[in-house]
Amino acid sequence: MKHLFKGGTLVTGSGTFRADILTDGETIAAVGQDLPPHGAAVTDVTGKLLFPGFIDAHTHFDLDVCNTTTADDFASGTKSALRGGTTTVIDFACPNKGESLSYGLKLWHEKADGKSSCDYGFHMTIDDWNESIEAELPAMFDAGISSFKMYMTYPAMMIGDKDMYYALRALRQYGGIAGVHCENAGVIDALIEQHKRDGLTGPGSHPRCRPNALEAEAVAHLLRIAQVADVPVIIVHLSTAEALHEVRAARARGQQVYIETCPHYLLLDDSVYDLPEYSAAARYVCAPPLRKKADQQALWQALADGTIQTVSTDHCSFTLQQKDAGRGDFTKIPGGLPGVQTRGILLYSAGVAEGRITPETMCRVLSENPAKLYGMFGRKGVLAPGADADIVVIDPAAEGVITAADQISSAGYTPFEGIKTHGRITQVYLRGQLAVDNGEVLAERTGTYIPRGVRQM
Ligand code: DUC
Ligand code: ZN
Repeated sequence: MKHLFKGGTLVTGSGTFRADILTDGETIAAVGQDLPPHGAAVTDVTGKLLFPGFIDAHTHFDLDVCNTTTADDFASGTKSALRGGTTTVIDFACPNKGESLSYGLKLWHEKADGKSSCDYGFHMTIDDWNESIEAELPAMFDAGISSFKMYMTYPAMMIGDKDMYYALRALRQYGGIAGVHCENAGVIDALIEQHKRDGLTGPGSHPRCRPNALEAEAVAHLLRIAQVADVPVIIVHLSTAEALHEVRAARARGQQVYIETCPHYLLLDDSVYDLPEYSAAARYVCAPPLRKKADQQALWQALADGTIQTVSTDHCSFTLQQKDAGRGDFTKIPGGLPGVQTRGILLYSAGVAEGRITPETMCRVLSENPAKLYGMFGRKGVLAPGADADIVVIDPAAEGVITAADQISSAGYTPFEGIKTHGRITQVYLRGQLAVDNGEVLAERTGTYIPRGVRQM
């Protein structure tokens, strides 16, 4: 089945121009001016912007944390993603300490296969390091896992300097890359002890125990380890101006560093933690925490000038009932925010429509760069012949409002409630199939696993 998209404005990482797209089955057959229909079904997309399907390289679906499980599994999470224009997610397979990587991979396939509505891949979490884990690396690359995650905080997952160094060196051999959660665990623990001793047990203590300096310290610490290991690294969910400064310093001395940030760090600030009602504040608990308006400005500027490569969501959803676990002890609030559905429209609205970034930058940080960084560019991240026909259609003239009622996520709330948006995602095509039409998801559970190669940027 051939399909011709006529008269649209294509957005790429390097330019925006009028062109038609011809798709044939699951892939793009041609992109050009005035393409003849040759028997294809024709859709007039005049006045619309067409982006390559968005890639969310940071989701946590069906994850056990804090004695509970995320509200979204792969069924609700990927349906929500698709609805918001995300045609591929990369979720974090997360074996427990002591379990093998192959067990973690098998478990994540069991969670995702047959349930996912958008395409998906996995990063592999390394929370332990020994000879048998090292011996599993070739099998991971063979299975299409080329990116890994390490934590500098969270006792269940954190990995010390020595193991981090060994793991980074081993990944280097295969051209693999690690994304690292950077926060200084020891000082956070001390601040938590002090706050509890002083009886400061509400959500307002959460950001005060995880100040900007402790993200910047961990970023600097990681980057010096990466310098010695002589490897590129990714700073995931970077949230502060101070951490940007550390990355710029490392780049100035010649290191290759990639940065991811998230919509909640761009659009929300830490004043919400002081809301008087517990659940109004607790719903925003995530790590790193929301920051100051000055950090938001620094992040937007860093997106605009190319300092930041990707915007993903860190979607890790809990219901307000689950967030209740931390009444009387803020450290028991399960950390994480839902956001997989709202990323594209928020970046378009607050970014492009309000003039903070160009459409090309939006395309780079949502589609092109994650595809390149995570080894699937060509198939994903681009509107060009041979690529999967993953297409997001945006009506720039429409307006909308973000509401919980409109979310597919099982979280039951959105941290972006009430934000008015310029533009609307009207259609989403997944491998040539109309998967979302005016807010209605038409194709469920047709997502497929995307094995990935090594990075292409
Ligand atoms: N941060 C969160 O808030 N939740 C999940 C994992 C993470 O790093
Ligand atoms: Zn995360």
